[in-house]
Amino acid sequence: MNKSITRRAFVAAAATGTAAIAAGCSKPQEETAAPAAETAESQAPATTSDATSSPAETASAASAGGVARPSTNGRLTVQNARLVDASGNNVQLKGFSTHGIAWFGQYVNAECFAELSGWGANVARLAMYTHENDGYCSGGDQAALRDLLVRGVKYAADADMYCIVDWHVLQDLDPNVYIDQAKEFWAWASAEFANATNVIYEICNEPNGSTTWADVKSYAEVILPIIRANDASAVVLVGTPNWSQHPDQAAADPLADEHAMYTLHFYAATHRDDLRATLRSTVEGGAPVFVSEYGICDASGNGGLDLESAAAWVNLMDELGVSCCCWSLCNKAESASFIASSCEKTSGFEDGDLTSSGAWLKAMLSGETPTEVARPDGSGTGVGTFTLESITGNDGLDVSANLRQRWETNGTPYLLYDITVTSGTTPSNWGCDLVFSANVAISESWNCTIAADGATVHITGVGTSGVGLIVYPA
Ligand code: IDC
Repeated sequence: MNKSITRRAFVAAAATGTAAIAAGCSKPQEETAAPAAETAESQAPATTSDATSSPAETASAASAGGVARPSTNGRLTVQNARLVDASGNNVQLKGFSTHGIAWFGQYVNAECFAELSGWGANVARLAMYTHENDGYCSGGDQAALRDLLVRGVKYAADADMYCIVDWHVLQDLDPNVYIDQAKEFWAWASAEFANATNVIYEICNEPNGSTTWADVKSYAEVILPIIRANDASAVVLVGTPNWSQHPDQAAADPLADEHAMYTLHFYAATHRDDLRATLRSTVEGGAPVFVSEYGICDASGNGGLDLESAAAWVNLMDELGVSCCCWSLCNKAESASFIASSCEKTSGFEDGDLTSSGAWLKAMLSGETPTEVARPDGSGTGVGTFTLESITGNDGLDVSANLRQRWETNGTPYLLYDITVTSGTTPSNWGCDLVFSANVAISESWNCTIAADGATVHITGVGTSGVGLIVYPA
């Protein structure tokens, strides 16, 4: 079995694809953006703190020290708006988030955590929904959930990873909805974990709906003193409005707590330059920001992966020294999941057990920023072998097909191509034939008429720009 994780042969094609996007091709993936619908509002950059280390210094300190681990770096705190270790060195954490632990708790086990630590993860996030999916405040088994959190923090410690205990507000919209349960929970958690070297608290995942920063701040001002009574210096992550897309609003009206950080969450196929600009301006403005959740698909947790956008995010977070956790460690049949839905293992994953998101994370944690990821063993329906073999333009017309994205949903590989005319006068019967390595079906197409015939796709153009298609094996 071929165990290589990524193949990089399509870097040039991806770069060409960027040019095609700039020329105005439509982007069908962006239309599926729930729950974190993009808001266009722009916010003033934050100017709140007297940070003394530049982002460049942060990044070099993080890489100079290698991957920070609890056994060598000790407890983390915040100094000058930076995440620092027990000696005051800047650190950057990179790791993963579980899915809801009430739903996919089987992955919270010692072997699995050790394995992901071996990939290079130095932080695990335990996502405990408050409202949905057997949530802690909506009928979930509270004693069992607390027990799983205790075990999860220990499994992370045993695997030498930091561990985030995440109060996963989502469909409850406003953390104040369950503030009484939150007070009780955080009193328990901060007492339970006060002596844990590796623990970080996240007190509200994603405020959304009409929840404002003022609402979140007043919630945090209730919860923080409860935590501080037991644990004076642990890092506390605080969610921000609009699904944690507004650390800038928090930075403009900061909490008094010196070890609080504000979260920014992104999904690479939905959130691009605007949100990256928010991250940059907020961090460069001197505010403490932590990306406690991100995905490389769209904000629904599904849809196509955007590896170019993901690479831009990783480069930016590395430059700024910002820590991050990828969603999510589970085998649910959605693109964000790391484990293929056909795989029932809860540890001991072979590369062929991983989805494209899982393979990407593994490669990213090893220091690569993949521009193409495939299940490398060609298992399932053949993501490793389903390729475009040739393209022939009508009447000698030179056309090219640039692979913009490649992903897998429910075990089926999808390829998205942009078709462009590369030379020649456009004839009135513009069109081309694409021949694939297997019989093909069409998922979507735009600006052209299209028909599949065995392994061949016939395209009849109605335009010569913005032409594209998404195909999968029939
Ligand atoms: C999604 C899960 C999905 C689940 C849904 C609702 O991937 O299986 O059905 O939540 O519980 C977030 C949230 C995170 C979302 C994720 C993808 O923090 O809970 O998980 N997402 O939609 N914010 C932006 C995206």
